[in-house]
Amino acid sequence: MKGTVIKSVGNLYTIKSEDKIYKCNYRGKNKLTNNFSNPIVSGDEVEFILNEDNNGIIENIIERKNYFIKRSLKDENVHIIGSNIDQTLILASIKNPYTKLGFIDKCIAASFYYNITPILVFNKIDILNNKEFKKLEEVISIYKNINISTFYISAEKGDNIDILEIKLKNKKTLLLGNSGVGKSTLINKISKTSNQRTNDLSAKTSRGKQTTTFSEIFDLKVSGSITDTPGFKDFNFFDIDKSDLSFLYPEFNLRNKCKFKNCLHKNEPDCAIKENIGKQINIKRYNNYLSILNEII
Ligand SMILES: Nc1nc2c(ncn2[C@@H]2O[C@H](COP(=O)(O)OP(=O)(O)O)[C@@H](O)[C@H]2O)c(=O)[nH]1
Ligand SMILES: [Mg+2]
Ligand SMILES: [Zn+2]
Repeated sequence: MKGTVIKSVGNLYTIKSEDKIYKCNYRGKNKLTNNFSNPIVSGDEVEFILNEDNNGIIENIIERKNYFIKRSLKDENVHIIGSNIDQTLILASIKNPYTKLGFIDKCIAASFYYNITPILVFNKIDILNNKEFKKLEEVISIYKNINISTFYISAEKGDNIDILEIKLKNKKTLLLGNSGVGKSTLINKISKTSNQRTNDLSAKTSRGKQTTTFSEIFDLKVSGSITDTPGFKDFNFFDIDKSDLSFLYPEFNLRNKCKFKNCLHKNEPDCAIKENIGKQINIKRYNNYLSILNEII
């Protein structure tokens, strides 16, 4: 039988096949992902055989169309957080918590790296005062200028959820965002079935010291699906070269005007990117580019 992995906890995988749910194990080695901490991830298309008790064994993982990998900052562990994705939804907020633009830029660059279109959505607009709302609009304009689909919602109050649903309809979306930005609240609002526990504090306490995190796929009311990624924090790029990074910045398309072909747009003379800071290149985006560049080994 064929199905889609919608959840994985340890070696227990929940698989959806023609609207039925099966619990499966996996015993084999996975040639696709030998180096990763998790061999099978939500989004994987698998072939499995059913036992008499209606549980199953996964026999084969069908080659992934794409996937999103993060490397932990702490222990260098490499973890796939989703596969076979059409787009990422980067959920951010200006307040409670403030999402660093560096984190947003990294999510955008990583999405492009894995050939996935990012959408950027700011949540919790209901708690912003006028000044904070102005700031939000400034931030949004940075991303609109580089043609990233960007808007704002209130997951709690339901503001602009209809606009978001149009973007999500019939697509497989991977939800990215720091803890506390409202991922679970949003999923509760837009998914068919979810009744997720919101507020990560209580979730953490009940799990004790275990930090196991897993991605889980939810069907949307509008059709399509969304993958929640609990515990998604700051991360490192896994497998990128320094010289590739600027290609993940759409506005850095001036790079062929740099004096040096292999310009990293850092200290080199006659760099078209540096010369265009404040014009086509936003200074904050540029500084975040430098930070990411320095993190790449
Ligand atoms: N005021 C306001 N609070 C929100 C909104 N969305 C989520 N929250 C609150 O933010 C906290 C964290 O939300 P949660 O969904 O658990 O975030 P997650 O960690 O990203 O899954 C909870 O107390 C939610 O009630 C919103 O749009 N407005
Ligand atoms: Mg959550
Ligand atoms: Zn340059």
